[in-house]
Amino acid sequence: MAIPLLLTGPSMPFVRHQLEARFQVHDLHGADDKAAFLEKVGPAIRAVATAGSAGVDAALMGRLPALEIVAHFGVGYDPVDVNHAAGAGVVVTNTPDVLTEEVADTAMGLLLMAVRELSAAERWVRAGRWERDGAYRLTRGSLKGRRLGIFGLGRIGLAIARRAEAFGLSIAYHNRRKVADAPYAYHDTLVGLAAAVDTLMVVAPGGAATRHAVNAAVLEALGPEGVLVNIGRGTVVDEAALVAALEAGRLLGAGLDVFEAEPRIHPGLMTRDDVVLLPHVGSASVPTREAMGQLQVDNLLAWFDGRGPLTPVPETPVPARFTRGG
Ligand code: NAP
Ligand code: 8YV
Repeated sequence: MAIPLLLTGPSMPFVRHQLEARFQVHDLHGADDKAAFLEKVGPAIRAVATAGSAGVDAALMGRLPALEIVAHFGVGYDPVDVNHAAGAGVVVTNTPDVLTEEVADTAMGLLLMAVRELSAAERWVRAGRWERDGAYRLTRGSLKGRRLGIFGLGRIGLAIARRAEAFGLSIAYHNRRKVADAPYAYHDTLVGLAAAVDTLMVVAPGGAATRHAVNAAVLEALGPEGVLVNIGRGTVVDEAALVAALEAGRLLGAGLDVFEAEPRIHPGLMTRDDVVLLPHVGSASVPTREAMGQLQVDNLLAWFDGRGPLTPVPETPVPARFTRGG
């Protein structure tokens, strides 16, 4: 008997095929009347697989009394209410590690684009202005000699730090806890980190704890030669404060892959040449997205094969029989 599974959005075809081989897949996103749909299929659902930007909140979990596991597509699991899942005995998995290097590469690209205004320079060429008006202006910013501060020295933050070392940047960071063995300067406050550097790379998770952590005071501390790169989550940066700082010349520029209300972009960012805007493409290559999808499927298969979750998030309980010595 196939296990009833709820899919929250359109997934990659190869993920869907694997799910259909083992599960009875119910498409939440395809239902016109979601309440009626959940009324009908909700009681039997034992697994949720997320896809797209849709998450799993407490209200949805409340409609799924037989739920055992939420397999999230993505390493950042802020769209899933993990505290509610923990209270309900539901395991949540995510897709760490398989995207780390891809996202770190994107972060370095975004940093270079922002410091050297590469998007604006390309627009100059495409608009025919090189031929008509001459060379693009010299950029005030240079990567040379920059002091990089990493907000979130975890898996991706460390991969960015390794790359930044090769670029000759000095590196410091802020986390809640100091990372053992990391050879970089630790700052126990974000504003302290911002004051010590001129380039701030945000790679911290979203959620209530980090909401608007990069605020006016942090941007002020970063200073007028400061460049902000956000590859973590849009909610971490107070976008209104960012626009105000850019407009007042209190910041040199920014490179953003993630936004507070994506795909809607703050209008104050849209027209600025000192800002690079990417549509949340940090992990968006075919090989990396396939590796993420496979890990999502493998978590579900492992769970229902009785092998336990492969990559559970720390907040949700893993039954003792799956833990060391359990
Ligand atoms: P990770 O290994 O868990 O690293 C997260 C780091 O952030 C940890 O070092 C953690 O250290 C720090 N942190 C967490 N909460 C904090 C807080 N409240 N204050 C200060 N530091 C905090 O995760 P990862 O695999 O590197 O991924 C990081 C994030 O990148 C994801 O959560 C996701 O939002 C984002 N991401 C974006 C893309 C994209 O396409 N743009 C792709 C993948 C991931 P402490 O626990 O010591 O504080
Ligand atoms: C994905 C991400 O774009 O893994 C994450 O946290 O932000 C990205 O890799 C996203 O999860 C897919 O919707």
